Amino acid sequence: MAYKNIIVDIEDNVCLIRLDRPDAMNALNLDLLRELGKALGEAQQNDKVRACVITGSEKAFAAGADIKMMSEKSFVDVFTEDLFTPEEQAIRRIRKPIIAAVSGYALGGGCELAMMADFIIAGDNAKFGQPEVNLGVMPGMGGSARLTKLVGRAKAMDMALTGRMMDAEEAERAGLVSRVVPAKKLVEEALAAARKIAEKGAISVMAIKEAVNRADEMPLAEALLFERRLFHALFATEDQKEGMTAFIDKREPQFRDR
Ligand code: CO8
Repeated sequence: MAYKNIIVDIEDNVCLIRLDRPDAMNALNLDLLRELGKALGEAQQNDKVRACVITGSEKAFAAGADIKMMSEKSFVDVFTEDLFTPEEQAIRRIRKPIIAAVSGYALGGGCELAMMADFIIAGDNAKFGQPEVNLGVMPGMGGSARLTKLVGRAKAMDMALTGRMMDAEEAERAGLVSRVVPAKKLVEEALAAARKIAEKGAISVMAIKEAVNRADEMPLAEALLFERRLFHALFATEDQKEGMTAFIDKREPQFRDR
């Protein structure tokens, strides 16, 4: 399907989605977010896709929700529309792994979109921020909730209250991003990480994604039990037999997603 605000490429079992609103620093409007949800939904259904990468341009991953689109809205508008909720849910529903590859600005909704991914790889030019306070509002898609889980209360407060930006090095130190790579190699590195995931068995990959995401939302004892039960359940798969036998036989495993 042809999209207007994103570019989708599928190669080597990886779906690469590039946000593409160059005139607006990839600001997130409803059309873009709906296209993104649709493309990810199709990736979820496509057996050839085993991992996804979301990226932007070198200058901007996304500079936030579209301020021009939001500026005239009232409380009644955003509340009754439930602004961005279905779009966020469409992204969070995807069970295949999603990597955000962030170059340049990831601000407001842009930082929040990156945090919806399973992990973030940053170019060394990346800048993260929650500047909504400068607009008389506050983060609304995870920039207080998810950010606090990822970087802790002190940094989340600092970022959301002052609106300052965090560079890639600080973001890695704080635990917001998993690794920092040269900006020129960002997409290449993110695709390499996605291809590495794509080589694994899809069942264990999905189980890991589910366990880590649930761990964020559950008390520790429940999260440990959920993890243990999923671990036990994987012993019902052929991939477990194959993975362990291949190790003992000193050969590469051939996972079949069964
Ligand atoms: N929305 C709309 N347009 C934008 C946005 C945006 N968020 N960001 C940039 N643009 C546009 C500019 O208006 C400009 O367009 P034009 O040429 O037509 O004037 C173009 O992109 C280029 O931008 P700049 O000229 O400003 O480029 P600079 O290099 O000087 O600056 C910055 C780049 C620093 C990224 C700057 O553009 C900026 O500060 N942008 C706004 C960042 C921001 O405040 N983001 C938060 C937005 S609010 C939000 O994300 C809320 C999310 C939660 C929603 C939850 C709902 C339930």
